[in-house]
Amino acid sequence: MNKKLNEILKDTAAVLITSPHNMRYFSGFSGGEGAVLFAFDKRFVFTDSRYIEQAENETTDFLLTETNDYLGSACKILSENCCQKVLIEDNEISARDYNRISKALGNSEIVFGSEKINTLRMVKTDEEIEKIREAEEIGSKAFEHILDFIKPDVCEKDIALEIEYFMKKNGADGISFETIAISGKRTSLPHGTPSDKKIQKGDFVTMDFGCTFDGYCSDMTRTVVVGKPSDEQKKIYNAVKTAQQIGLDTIRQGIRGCDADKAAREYIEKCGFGRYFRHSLGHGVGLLVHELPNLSPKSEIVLEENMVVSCEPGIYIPDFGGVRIEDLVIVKKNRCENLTCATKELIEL
Ligand SMILES: [Mn+2]
Repeated sequence: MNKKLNEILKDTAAVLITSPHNMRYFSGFSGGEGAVLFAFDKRFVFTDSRYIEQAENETTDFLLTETNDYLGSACKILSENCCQKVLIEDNEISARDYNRISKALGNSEIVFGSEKINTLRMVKTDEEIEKIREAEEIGSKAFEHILDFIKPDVCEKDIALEIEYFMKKNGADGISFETIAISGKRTSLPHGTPSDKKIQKGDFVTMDFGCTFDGYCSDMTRTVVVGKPSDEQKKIYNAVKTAQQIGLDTIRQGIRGCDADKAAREYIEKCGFGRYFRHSLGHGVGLLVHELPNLSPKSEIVLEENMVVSCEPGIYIPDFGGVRIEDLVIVKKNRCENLTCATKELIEL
């Protein structure tokens, strides 16, 4: 991971990392609280007494400092060595901390480096891919499990809880984001929160969930129907299902994020539901559940082999309901490899 930083370090004297995911990625330290500094051909980890033993175990070739003032200690090293230029994670730092850094490093240039740093995590190693694969497999099994659990009178919160319990019982370290389990008209909320609403016959049930395995995230969504679907429900479901397949057929090395989005979006527009698909087609997944590259109308990022992205079109009609179908895939040279095993036929429960 550190090799990737060398390019950046060529034209900047130092990189100061403060986000949990990038500390983990570039140093191995997964405690989440501290700072990691690359400067003057040295590497430093700053963390406090709660995490120092963990940092010792998880890192190699880093100089460890036990301190409650991570930023202050990092800035001290930078200013003592008259650092000219330092890259910081502008997306992750508070205004208060930015002020502290500016004051401490009065004579240095401070560069906003989040995009540059996060870009380095886009292409995954084989090891990272195996962790994501494992996490997504646990998710797919949870989906199969939950099908027996969903029935009239069970409430949304119970479905979410059961999915999470199953994933943790089956090897997950935790959940990668708050589980979405919504039903009936509430499925028109793309990111609705599970409520006490009970499942009724005729409801769509949308479940969007994921877990972490050794730090890496999974993400998948399925929509099922309880009882027989109406013609309108079938129509919406099939439009999303076909659009999702078009997205999958488009994702490969060399296309831009916006190209994949466009391919799926055009189909939904053709079906007359364009204005009800109000988010982007997908996003990168790794240590974070939402990371680069985006598959959005604005994303010019060219996909490369071994990026991991979601493909998740949806149609959401207020006061009626909605459908989303999401798989997680690895970008390959001429295609993508799907990591999500669960069926996409409309399941009637
Ligand atoms: Mn997603």
